[in-house]
Amino acid sequence: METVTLDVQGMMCGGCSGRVERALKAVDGVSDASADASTDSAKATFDPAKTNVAALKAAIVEEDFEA
Ligand SMILES: [Cu+2]
Repeated sequence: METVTLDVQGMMCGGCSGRVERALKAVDGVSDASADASTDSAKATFDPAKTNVAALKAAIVEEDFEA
């Protein structure tokens, strides 16, 4: 497992960070994720054999945030 911290722009409240968390957790291979609007960051733990940082960022962008 690898853990990465991503810069995420556009999260304004707990609802936003919840959306980012859910989007990350929905990616196949992600075992845990958290996001924090106050620090504009998200953290994800993932299996590098199943996914990668680019896919995690794409999942965030899909929710209309910038990563
Ligand atoms: Cu919000």
